[in-house]
Amino acid sequence: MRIDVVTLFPDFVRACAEVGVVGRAQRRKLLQVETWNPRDYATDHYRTVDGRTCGGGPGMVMLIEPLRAAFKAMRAAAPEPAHVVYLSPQGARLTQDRVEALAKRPRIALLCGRYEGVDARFLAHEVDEELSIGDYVLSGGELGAAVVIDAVGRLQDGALNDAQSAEQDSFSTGLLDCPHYAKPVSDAYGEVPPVLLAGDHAAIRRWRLKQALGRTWLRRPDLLAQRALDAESRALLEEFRREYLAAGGLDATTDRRP
Ligand code: 9WO
Repeated sequence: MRIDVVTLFPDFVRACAEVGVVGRAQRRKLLQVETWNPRDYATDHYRTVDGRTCGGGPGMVMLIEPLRAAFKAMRAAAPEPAHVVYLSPQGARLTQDRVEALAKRPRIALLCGRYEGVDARFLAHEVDEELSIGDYVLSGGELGAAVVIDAVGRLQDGALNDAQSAEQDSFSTGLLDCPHYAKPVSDAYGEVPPVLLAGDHAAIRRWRLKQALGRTWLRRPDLLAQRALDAESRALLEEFRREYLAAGGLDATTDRRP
């Protein structure tokens, strides 16, 4: 797929998209990330991209004109229509379901605001969807765009190897991930749970599912409430709860009382 990013900081967004799994997806031509700087489309001597907010008060707003010219060039650079996303704290929350929907599109465009944001008339005419990566204010939309590129880029067919397969993702099951261990089996910080060393793959699968259910119950009960559990999962969660309460309620990561 193709992702176009309209931003005053193209170097930052490109650098974010060049690392790790997503950088490799670009090198494998599974993902194409292009950037467009509205400043390159400003026509005045100072290459102005911002103006005073109408109605007064502090702060500046991104001007329509340079954005319109940047969008015109962006849209013309490839034949597919672009689904345009604006990153802002006013947007709908980005979830794995929304990431998966974006990842299926042939082309999306990410608009990054700076200053107090983008002129509302430009948003009304050019933006299809407004998304937020969380309830906090940043100094611009670029980090949000980098999050979308990462989450969407890694889902492109062939971007992940078998071990990283998206089916193994925490949110693909609607549950949090189970704990992971590597060697040494015995360390000053503790032991690897014996079930993971005994080679009984059915028992390992049950243990991991039980841990995932238990952690979700402890840390994100809201996620469990959204999901109907089958008989096996209900039994495993019941087992987890019983053991947890018998142990006096210890946190899975710290072994301390939460
Ligand atoms: C800045 C500001 C300064 C003085 C008075 C009011 C103000 N509002 C803002 C503001 O909200 N600026 C935003 C900065 C405008 C849109 C781009 N910016 C942004 C995006 N900040 N945080 C995000 C963001 C994007 C996605 N998910 C979470 C936050």
